[in-house]
Amino acid sequence: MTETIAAIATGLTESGIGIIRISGPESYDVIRRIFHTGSGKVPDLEESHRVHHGYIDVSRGTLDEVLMINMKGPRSYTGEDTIEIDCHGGVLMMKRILEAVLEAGARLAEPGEFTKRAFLNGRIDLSQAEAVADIITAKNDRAINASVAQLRGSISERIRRLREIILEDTAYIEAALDDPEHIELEGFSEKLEADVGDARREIERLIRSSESGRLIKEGINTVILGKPNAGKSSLLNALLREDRAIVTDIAGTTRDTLTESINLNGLSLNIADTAGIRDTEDVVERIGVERALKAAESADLIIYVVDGSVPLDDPDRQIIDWINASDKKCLVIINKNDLEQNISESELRDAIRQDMDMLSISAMKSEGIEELEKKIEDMFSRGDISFNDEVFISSERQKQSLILADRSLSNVEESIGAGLSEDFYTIDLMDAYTELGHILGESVDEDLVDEIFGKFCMGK
Ligand SMILES: Nc1nc2c(ncn2[C@@H]2O[C@H](COP(=O)(O)OP(=O)(O)OP(=O)(O)O)[C@@H](O)[C@H]2O)c(=O)[nH]1
Ligand SMILES: [Mg+2]
Repeated sequence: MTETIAAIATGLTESGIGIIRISGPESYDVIRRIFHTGSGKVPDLEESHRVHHGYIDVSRGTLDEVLMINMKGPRSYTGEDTIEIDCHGGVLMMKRILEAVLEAGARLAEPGEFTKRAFLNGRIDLSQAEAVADIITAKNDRAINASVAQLRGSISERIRRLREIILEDTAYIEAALDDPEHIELEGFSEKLEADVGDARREIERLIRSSESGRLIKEGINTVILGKPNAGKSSLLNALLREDRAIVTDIAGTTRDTLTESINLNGLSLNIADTAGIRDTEDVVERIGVERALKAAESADLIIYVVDGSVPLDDPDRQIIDWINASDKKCLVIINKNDLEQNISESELRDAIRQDMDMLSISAMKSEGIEELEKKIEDMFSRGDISFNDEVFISSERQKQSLILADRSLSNVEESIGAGLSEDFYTIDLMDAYTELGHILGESVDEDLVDEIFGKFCMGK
């Protein structure tokens, strides 16, 4: 980290202001070479965290009138000496100033390199760095809230507390083994058992939260299933409040899946309209049906649309069989309730899985759509882990570490149960300690660190 790096921190589109960021030991030298105040002076950078007004001057002439902020390390994002230049936000202008900065001695930063330095300099731990990336890509309020909490250390704090307890217990055992005359191990396994039990409950809660974490971060993958002409595309349009999908009275109108996103009170619903399910000779339609079922396999929620104006038939039974055989969350919509009804709710209830929520709507008239949205929200806000909890595990990496830590602690419990001697416990305890440390970024492979930060955007 002896090199000084620079990048455009704002988006490469026309905007009011563009920010070029410089970080590293030579940041101050670089800016002194190209920045002058109105009276042509090199700025006095003695005082940190000050805003200077002036010009970026190079041999070619003056590039722009800018504001420049100097931040002395370690009180900066990266922990290093940092300079930020606020210039006019034209794409060409930002590129020109970056070029001047590079000519003055900095090198172009890699994606995520600023945050990587913040991590390597101990400003933030790895779970917080991951939160930074999540904040930037967040698509809804809940995702942002969860990521900000994580950035503020909500996950880190819990992990640290768990590690402290494990370390204390391990240290006690080690000390007792070293000095059996003065430190008593008698009865300690009960305390250890209680500590390990508490830790496992906390870890398992975090592991379970990862499912909600994923749904919050990526959105709820929802697939609309139903036979041709049931009104699936009409439902998608009603939810989007836009005529997005083609609707006709010809059965088999939709051939390919079409996915759109809607925001449901801070939850993202990625909702796919699909080809109507039926046995068909038409090659294109058949591929559509296969795609529909494939999308359904990986969905978080199925919305089964039934045409209430016609009796249940074979294609309906095919879908009902599929739903009954799966354990997916599912919502049954009896559509076309503006027409005379030929299906009753009780008839459907007899045919389909017990736990099913049902709702009667008219997609064409957009009636019952708000109730449907409320139902979906409720479905995902109740249960063991709700979206109202403040702490979520949102990365697969963190989840894997938690699973391994939990396994090691379960070994400790087994050893205690089997009455094995204390030195057996300490190996597994330390494994759990190390694994939890990986979440914070302790002793993780350089490759993994590069991989995590490589996914960041430029300038972050
Ligand atoms: N009366 C009435 N007609 C509806 C309703 N919803 C859809 N329709 C009509 O039913 C027909 C089929 O609607 P679509 O939304 O295309 O049905 P689909 O399920 O997407 O059909 P495929 O794409 O062929 O599988 C159209 O003529 C719609 O206008 C409704 O709530 N009431
Ligand atoms: Mg359709």
